[in-house]
Amino acid sequence: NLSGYKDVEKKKVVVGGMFPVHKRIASSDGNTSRVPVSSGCEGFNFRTFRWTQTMLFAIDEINKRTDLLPDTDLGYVIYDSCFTISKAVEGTLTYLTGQDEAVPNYRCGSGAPLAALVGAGGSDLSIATARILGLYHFPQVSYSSTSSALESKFQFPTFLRTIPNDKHQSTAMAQMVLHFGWTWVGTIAADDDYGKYGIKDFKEQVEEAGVCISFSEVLPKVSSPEAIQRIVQTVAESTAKIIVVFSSDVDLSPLITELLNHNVTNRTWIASEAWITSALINQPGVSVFMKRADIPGLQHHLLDMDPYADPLTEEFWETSFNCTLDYGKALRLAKQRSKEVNSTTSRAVRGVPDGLCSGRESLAQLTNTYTDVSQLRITYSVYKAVYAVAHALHNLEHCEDGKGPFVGNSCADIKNFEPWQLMYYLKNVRFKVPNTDEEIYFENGDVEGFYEILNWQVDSNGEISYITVGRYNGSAPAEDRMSIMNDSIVWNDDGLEPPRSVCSENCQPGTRKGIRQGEPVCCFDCIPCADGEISNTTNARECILCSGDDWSNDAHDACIPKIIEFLAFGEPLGITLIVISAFGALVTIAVGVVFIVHIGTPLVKANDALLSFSLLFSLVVTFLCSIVFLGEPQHWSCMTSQVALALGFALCLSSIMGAMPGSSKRNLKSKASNQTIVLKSSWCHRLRTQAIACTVWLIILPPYPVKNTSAQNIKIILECDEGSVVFICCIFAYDILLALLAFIFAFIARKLEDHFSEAKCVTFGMLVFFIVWISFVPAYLSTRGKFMVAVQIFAILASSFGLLTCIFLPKCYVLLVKPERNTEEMMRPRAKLRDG
Ligand code: TCR
Repeated sequence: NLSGYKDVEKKKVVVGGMFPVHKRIASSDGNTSRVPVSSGCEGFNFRTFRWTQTMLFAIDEINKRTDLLPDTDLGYVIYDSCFTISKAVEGTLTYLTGQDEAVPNYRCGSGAPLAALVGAGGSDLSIATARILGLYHFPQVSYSSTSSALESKFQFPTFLRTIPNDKHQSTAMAQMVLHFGWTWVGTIAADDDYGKYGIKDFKEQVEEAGVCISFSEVLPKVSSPEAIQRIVQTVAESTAKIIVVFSSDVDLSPLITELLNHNVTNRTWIASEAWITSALINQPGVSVFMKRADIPGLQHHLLDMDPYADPLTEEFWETSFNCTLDYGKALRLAKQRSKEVNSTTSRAVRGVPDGLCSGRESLAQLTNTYTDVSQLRITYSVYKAVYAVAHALHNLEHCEDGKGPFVGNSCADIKNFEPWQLMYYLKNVRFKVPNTDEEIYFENGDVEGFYEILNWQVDSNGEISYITVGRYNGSAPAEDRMSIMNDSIVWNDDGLEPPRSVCSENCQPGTRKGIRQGEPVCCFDCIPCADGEISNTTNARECILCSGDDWSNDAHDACIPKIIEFLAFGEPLGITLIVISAFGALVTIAVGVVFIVHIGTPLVKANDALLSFSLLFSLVVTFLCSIVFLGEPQHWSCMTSQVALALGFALCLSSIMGAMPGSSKRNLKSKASNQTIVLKSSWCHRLRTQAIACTVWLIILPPYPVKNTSAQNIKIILECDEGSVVFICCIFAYDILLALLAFIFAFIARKLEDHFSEAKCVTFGMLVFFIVWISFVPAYLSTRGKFMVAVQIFAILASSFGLLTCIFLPKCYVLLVKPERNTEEMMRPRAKLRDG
């Protein structure tokens, strides 16, 4: 039945193959009193059987070719690893030793040299076999062992593979997770080297990028309902919507079944290629990888099968058509069945028994994984592995004498070569896969990592199709390794938007991340920034303090300049104050005019005209200096305002004291000319004292404008810094002293009868002055910012008005309304009256 052996003269080489055709070994009965036998296998796997047939197909194809190994025929020996390490090791030893009698696998072409082993399926099996084969420097080409553990040439010197290293796949998965912004994912790994290393690589990359792992589960290798139950619970309870799985379909299917039973469906699966296109799991979701290919002629080979060829094809036939090929067995079964039904005669027993396969059943009508050649991925890898071995053998055979790679430029002999010699050729093989433009070569035992990103989509008939939605090229430069067409992905809620999978939503600008004790970093609270602090990025770790002139806005996402505050000319309060002070000044001037007009009258003469005018002048000064307090503080305005005020008051108060009857009384007896001199000298003296004090102050520690940022958070107050508190206290204390003196003089003179109670008016005026300034203190201290200035101006205006009205209103009244009283008698009689 082996097409390759018709020509007897041809040289022969045997290629080994190892496939997990069965899903597990049959459990032994545990009887230790008998000779132990190798346990049988159960659970026929159509998919892996297709791989086996692909190897045969490839060998057939190579044997028919005239350009590849024209003078040599390939034979094969195939072992079933039953998905178990022990079976794989057993097969390897059998292969190496040729002691195959007791083993229920089959072998053709014994006697010929062994070439290489194609296999052995899963990574854990390959690791086991590679350790043994490595001892003998025997080459092994794997078609499906992807674990990154196998990349170590130190541990596995003769291991090669035609399937990319999982490093690439893990990276691709990690990039996909980052691409969609998922920061909260769960992982499930098979309990073998494939799952553990795959998830480990994935985790490393993803955690570096700040993604957190919600849960990390390991699938049991041997069926364990409790363990599955526990995993189902974890998956159901977790808030992670994305689950990354590194496992073969066989290991994962119990979990998927159980999850469906528990109605846990709204999860998005990121599948490693081992289970993505498996018929065992048809669960919609998103998923990854592995390039698909077509192998022309394979389907024909698969369908054109002789059921009696070997034990595996027999089992395949019987399993697919649910019948038996063995006449005796069919007879026995039929008898048994008829006994159960309890009928004495059966048509089946006499003729062809029920359940006997005819051997002509139609494979084409069978629709199972075996015949489905639409998703050839591992199958294609098997095909490439066989070709790699063939090409290596071809190169070995066609080595030119004297130009060989071995010691003394010798060549190896195809009829009798050492495994390490073939290993040399395998490592350096470089060939094109037939019917594709893919070139295969090994770089440190691995091939290039090129993947397709697939998406499970359920079409209108409810059938699942795999749509290519992107690519990943592991050997491209980092930026353009992955391309995903986001729009063509259908997510499992039938939406076009990728699901969100985060533990905590992003913290918006204006808040910062607050860690939760004992939880992963992806789970956090968003804490609003305090006043004056901002955060302008999402997920800020800290709030930033705004600089001195800035303050946070309402949303706390930007620093904005603080409001600058000063009492401006233009604002209503400013205008009002200007109007009032201008009015005050005008009234004062008007009074002055009235006095000038009536300069010769007794009333004006009775009061020293000079002092009256200096008093009026000082009031004009105080009224007008309040305007200097307004507006943005400048150097000159800071200096002028206080000084003008102090001098104005000093002039005003000393004028009042000068005009006082008491003070003049002392000099009344002296000569008239003397009187004014004394008065003037003391008046000038007081003013000079104040003027000197002010000058010293202005020279030594002048007031200057400042920005006050500390008084109020959200405002900058522009104000005058007095320069020296001591100086300003002294200067105003001097004013207070003058005021007190004036008040005392007036109070004493109050009883003195003078021309129309001048002293009483002054006393009253001074009282108003004191009341205003005493009430000013608490008002001033309890206000902030520009209102302080306003309060000060009010006090100035009020005290000036007080003095103006109290001292000059009665006089003006007489001058303007009652001129008849403005006589010499009226000015003097009262004093005389008392004397008399
Ligand atoms: N590598 C896995 C086994 C495996 C597999 C598959 C098994 C892969 N792809 C497809 C069945 C079907 C990838 C390993 O163990 O290395």
